[in-house]
Amino acid sequence: SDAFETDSKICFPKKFMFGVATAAYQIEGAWNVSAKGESIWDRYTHTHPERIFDHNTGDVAADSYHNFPRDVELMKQLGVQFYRFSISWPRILPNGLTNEVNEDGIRYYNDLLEELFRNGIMPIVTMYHWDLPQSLQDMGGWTNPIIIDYFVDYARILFEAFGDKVKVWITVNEPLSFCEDGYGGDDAPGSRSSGFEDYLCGHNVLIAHGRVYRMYQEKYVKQQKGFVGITIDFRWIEPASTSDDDQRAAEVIRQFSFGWFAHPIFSQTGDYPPIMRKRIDIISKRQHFHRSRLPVFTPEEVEIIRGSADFFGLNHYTTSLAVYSDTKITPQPSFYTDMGGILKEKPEWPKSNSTWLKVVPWGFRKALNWIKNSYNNPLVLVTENGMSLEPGLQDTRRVNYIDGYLKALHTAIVKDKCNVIGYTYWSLIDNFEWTRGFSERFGLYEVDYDSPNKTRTARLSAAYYGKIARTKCIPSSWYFVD
Ligand code: PNW
Repeated sequence: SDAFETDSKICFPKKFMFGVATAAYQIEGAWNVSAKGESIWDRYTHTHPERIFDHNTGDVAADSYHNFPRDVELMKQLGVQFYRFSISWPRILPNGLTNEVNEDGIRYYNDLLEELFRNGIMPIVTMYHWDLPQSLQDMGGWTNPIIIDYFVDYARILFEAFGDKVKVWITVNEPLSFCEDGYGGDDAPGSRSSGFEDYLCGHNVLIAHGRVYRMYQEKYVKQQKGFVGITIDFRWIEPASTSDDDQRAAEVIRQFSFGWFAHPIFSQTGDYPPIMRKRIDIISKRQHFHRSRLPVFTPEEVEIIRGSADFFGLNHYTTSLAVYSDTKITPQPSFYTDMGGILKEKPEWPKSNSTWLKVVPWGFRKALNWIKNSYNNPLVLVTENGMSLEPGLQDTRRVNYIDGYLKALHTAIVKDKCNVIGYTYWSLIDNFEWTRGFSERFGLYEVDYDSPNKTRTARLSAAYYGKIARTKCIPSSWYFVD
């Protein structure tokens, strides 16, 4: 193998790629420029400022819409091989539908793609990173099955407009996050219903993803020669104890939080994880529902979804402990009761600036091995990994996070033979962190939100990550990075 390890250096294979990621709503701003339509995050931050930690919005964010050449310049400085960004659906299709295409939106992403090519950076494009056109949400959004056709229509526009330039596509980012937190929790559109609308959302997302994959295979791949995948988030779930109950709870939680989306696409059999099907069916019955709250795929749908990805996009940040809980079944549906376990953490795990994110590098290796063993060692692209801190340029704790997680990744690749082809740091720059506003900073570059042009300044981690991206080796002693 071309991977090697010396006492001084830990190196990744020569072909291994390093990149950085962002998402449209989190960095672009220009929320109402030209004909752009309103997204659910525009509506949510405008009508519910109290639900955003610092009452901010993404109206301007890092203003990347007006400043993308500057962002590309930062990537050039880092020396990364690719840039993962997302396209704003309502910037392309203001009302979500194809009868009206916003030419300014097409122009914007074409300009960005051109700028990337001029600088030798490969684009990896996410079609949907949570900013649904509000007009579609008014019809029920991801809970209305008509969204499947509309998403396919949107994807067709993207393949037609950008397919000559974009060779790696990600249909959706983290369906668990936007279905569970959006339709069952506090993300936009907000205040929906856990254990019900979240499952409708997930069901339609899976079919929509499968249909887009099949369309690309039928109509575009011959000419465009690209790859289509999906990004799924997986926090490692470690049993809290060696008891059988905790061991079993951990596996059930993995299946509910990750298998929900991974099993239908990447398992041999397809469809939902059997344990999820079984538990939700039984609990729905006890709650006197006539049918299971988890919708049922037709055999045709199972086949459309099964195997519908050229690669596995993995977002991984952290680890939790699973504790078995014999929760009483209440009449009120809940994803968490369906799952029947509780998540904890070890007090000694180092903290970040996000409550949900603890620094546990060994969990990364375990997550990668679980994927390898469960889904026949698929091609994995790590599409996000990163750490939040307070503002500040001397981010040695972020450097340690990257160092620890990359070492775990390296072991997974070299020792365990996990089939991982690239790594993406989240994020290039500080950005609008959803309901946490600007309070949680993930950037390699700090954004000064008070400055009129949203000045970017390199943190210590930028120098460190740039060194890795350029050499594909983890410096043995990062104290001496320039
Ligand atoms: C990601 N977890 O969401 C999103 O894709 C990004 O848009 C976001 O900025 C980033 O994380 C940082 O928050 C996640 O619980 C949500 O493990 C939850 C988890 C991981 C990622």
